[in-house]
Amino acid sequence: MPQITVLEHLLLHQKESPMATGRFTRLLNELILAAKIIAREVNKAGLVDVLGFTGETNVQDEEVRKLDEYANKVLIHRMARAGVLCAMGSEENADLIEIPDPLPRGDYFLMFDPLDGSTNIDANVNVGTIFSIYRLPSDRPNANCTPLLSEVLMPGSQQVAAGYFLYGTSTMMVYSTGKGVHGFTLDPSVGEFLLSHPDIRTPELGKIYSVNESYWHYWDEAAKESVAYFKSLENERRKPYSLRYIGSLVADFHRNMLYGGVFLYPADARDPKKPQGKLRLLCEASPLAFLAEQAGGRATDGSRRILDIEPHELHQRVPLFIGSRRDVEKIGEIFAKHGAGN
Ligand code: P6P
Repeated sequence: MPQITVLEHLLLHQKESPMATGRFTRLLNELILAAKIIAREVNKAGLVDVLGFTGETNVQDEEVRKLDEYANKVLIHRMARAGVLCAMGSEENADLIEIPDPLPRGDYFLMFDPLDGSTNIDANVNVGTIFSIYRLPSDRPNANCTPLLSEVLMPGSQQVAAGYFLYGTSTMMVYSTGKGVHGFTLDPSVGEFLLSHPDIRTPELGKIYSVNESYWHYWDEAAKESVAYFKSLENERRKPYSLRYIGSLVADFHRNMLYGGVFLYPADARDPKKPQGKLRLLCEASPLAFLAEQAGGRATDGSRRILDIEPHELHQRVPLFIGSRRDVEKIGEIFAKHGAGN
């Protein structure tokens, strides 16, 4: 495999693309630096005092872990200095994050989950940073000011790029600018992410299903029938899919994208405050749906394409069915039969 860095790949393969501008590569560069800093702390988490909780709860009403807070601070600090963002949104912050004066602003909007799956970090399980990038019109009114929330609440189809960093046996960056999905692995000896998985394609039919089956009694009938399908003998494979569920969305998504499979997080009746389930549209579902489709897969909420959903709030939650095309389409058929989306 040729030793190609992310930026070389971007410039080589998308030189005619508007994404190969100096401003976008600067955004990507800062994101890569932030990920390297986070990876350094994640990889020595057991040795320094970054495990455990800060004692606070975040906007998601979840206990904040020290590494969550660390990753969030690193991303906000670094990305505010990229000089190309009009604002940011983080899973950890209730409101839009402004670019402080006198730092220069730009037209890109970045939404991220700083450390997804962090409940697993104390057990040394893979965690990840998910990012989603939009670009606002340069000729918008008040282009030098922080945008209104309504200006950044765009459907996932408007993303100009999306991806994730996966901190595990190795540190990987997987991203797309709409021209396929490409994976890079951090070579610590040179400190660069080098191309390791060019043009990732998801098998059309999977062999894995990923879901937290303990919520079975809280699901609607369509969700129950969908999960029952994958572990039955009557599915398209004529044998049960393997159940693999790490509890870290990025890790489950990454494995399923490479091997073929479907991840399910249905709406459930456990928490009246979260009737649409736990996952967030803007910082989890939309970026991963962008990647899934670019790799030949699909992503829906059971009846709607994730990338078509118009967000109405920054931390909107959404059911998520994502992965191999024929598996997600089967879930859509089951939901349609139950009248979902009508
Ligand atoms: P549950 C991690 O907290 C996360 O947001 C995702 O990474 C993961 O897929 C999901 O929650 C796990 O949720 O309800 O199965 O514990």
